[in-house]
Order: sequence, then structure tokens, then C-alpha cells
Amino acid sequence: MDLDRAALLKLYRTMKTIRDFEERGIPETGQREKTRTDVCTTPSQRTHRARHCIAKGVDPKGMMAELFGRSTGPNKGKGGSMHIADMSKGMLGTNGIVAGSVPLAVGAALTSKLKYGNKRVAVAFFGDGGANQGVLHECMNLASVWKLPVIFCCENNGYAESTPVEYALSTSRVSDRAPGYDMPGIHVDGMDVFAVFDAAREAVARARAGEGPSLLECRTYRFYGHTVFDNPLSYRTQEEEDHWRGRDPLKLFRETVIHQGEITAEELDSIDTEIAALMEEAVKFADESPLPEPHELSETL
Ligand SMILES: Cc1ncc(C[n+]2csc(CCOP(=O)(O)OP(=O)(O)O)c2C)c(N)n1
Ligand SMILES: [Mg+2]
Repeated sequence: MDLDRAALLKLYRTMKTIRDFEERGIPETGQREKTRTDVCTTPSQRTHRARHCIAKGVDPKGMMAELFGRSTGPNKGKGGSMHIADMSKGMLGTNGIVAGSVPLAVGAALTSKLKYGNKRVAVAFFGDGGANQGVLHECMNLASVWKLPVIFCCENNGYAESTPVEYALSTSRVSDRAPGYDMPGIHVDGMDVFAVFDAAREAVARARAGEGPSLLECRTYRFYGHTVFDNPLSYRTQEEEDHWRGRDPLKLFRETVIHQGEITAEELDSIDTEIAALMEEAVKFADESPLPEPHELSETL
């Protein structure tokens, strides 16, 4: 690990913002959906797509507003939790179609190659369920043939809804499929942010050097159900959940940096307090923001 203090603190702040946003955004949005009769939204799935937006620097206050269907959201309340996009941050759009964003990333990578000399790198995120979608395989093939600057990043959390990855995947790892497309296949512990960071950095360097795509599989876990209506204990055990909870990425980060003496527990605690206040602010901002006007429905963003 060769990250300086500022980079480590930034990493922790981002991770903690994602966690708090997910844990706060889900119940808050659900509550408003139940009590509001003047707006129709689909029941919120877990806000898992939000994490990539936050990592890319999309404003959490605006994102909370988007979840609440408010006009101050990056998509003016018309995107909701499923379709947040913020082009100014390079966030090309979250997607409700499993593996649906993969071809969009490959298109962005083609633009980068043709117009920006591979300087911009596209990252296509998909799950272990998405790994079995046909479109992913077409995309990996074409990206390899054209040596596009794209990273295929599989967040393997062990389940596609309730289907265990061991049941649905033909290989033992998603990354095992990379040689079929002549690209590196890297498997990392997705609970270890340093392992993910190192592997991602290498894949980015390869993409920028014009060497083409990589397949990066991060083995992780979903702490909650697939949706708020899902009871995960109907298809997995408490012991399994406890095991993965013990490997919480925030906990592992804390233990590592405190042990190495890079950062103190107090510094991390003060970030926790700061993020808790940011979430209060985000919920307040979203609640106080106006709903979109009916005439905005057909306006493009
Ligand atoms: C093309 C398509 N098929 C089915 C669905 C229904 N669906 C929504 S999420 C999901 C499971 C996805 O699992 P995975 O790729 O592992 O992603 P995770 O939810 O674990 O992040 C399915 C089948 C969908 N949204 N799109
Ligand atoms: Mg999954």
C-alpha cells in the first residue's frame, strides 16, 4: 500500500459516505413512498447503484433528492434510485437492466480510443448474475478485438437475488472466463479496499497504455436483502452473514490503518460524525426540495 494520508482519508470518507447513504436512503425513501399519494414511484430497491455515483463524486444531497423524486436531483427527480446520471462527473447512468450498462461503457471506451487517445477509462460494473448475461460476452469480445480502454468489474456478492453464485456460474470464478477473451482476469478480495485499489490501478494503467480491457472480479457480500421485501435468511444462514459482517470493509480499513499507525481512530471517528451530519443535511435538503412540475415530464434533461 503506497497511499499517502490524504488519499487514505479520502478513501475512508468515500466508503463511509456510501455506507451511510445506503443505510439512510433506503428507509427514508421507503417511508416517503408509503406516505405520499401524489407521486407514483416503484418501491425502492436497495440503493446499491448509488455507491458508484458517490465514488465518482456525485453530490449526496442531490442524490437523496433524486431518490425522493425531487426536482433538485441530478436528473430532476425523474431518474429515481435506478437511473441516476451525472455527465459532469463522468457518471454515465445507472441502470435497472442486469448488465445493461456494460455496452454503454464499451461505447464510452470506443469514444476514448478514437477521440482521447485512451486517456479516459470506462468501467462497466455488473454482478455475479450479470456475469451470465449474453451481452457481457459480446462486449468483452469486441473490447478485446479493438483493445478498448475498459475495465469489466464484476462485483460478485455471492447472490443474484436469491440464486447462489455456486449454482449459476459454470466456472468457479467469474475471472476464469477472461482467457477466453484474451484479457487478464483478476480476482481480488472485494472486502479489502487496498486489494481492489491496487488491482484497479493496474487495469487502468493497462487501458491507458492501449493494451486493452481487463476483467476484475471483486468477491464481496450483500449485507441486506436484495430488496426491502426480501428476507435473506430464507436462502442463506445467519452464520454466513456473521462471517461476512466480520469482514466489513470499513472495519478492515480501520484495523489496517490504525495498526500501521498512519491514522488515528479519533480521525476516523470525526469523519463518521461529519458524514452523519451530511446525511441529515441531505435528507432535509431533499424533503424541502420541490417535486417536478407535471409539464416537465416530457422535457429532456
Ligand atoms: C435483463 C434482466 N433480467 C432480470 C432482471 C431482474 N433482476 C433484477 S436484479 C437481478 C439479480 C442480479 O444479480 P447480480 O447480477 O448478482 O447483481 P446484484 O443484485 O447482486 O448486485 C435480477 C435477475 C433484470 N433487472 N434485468
Ligand atoms: Mg450478485
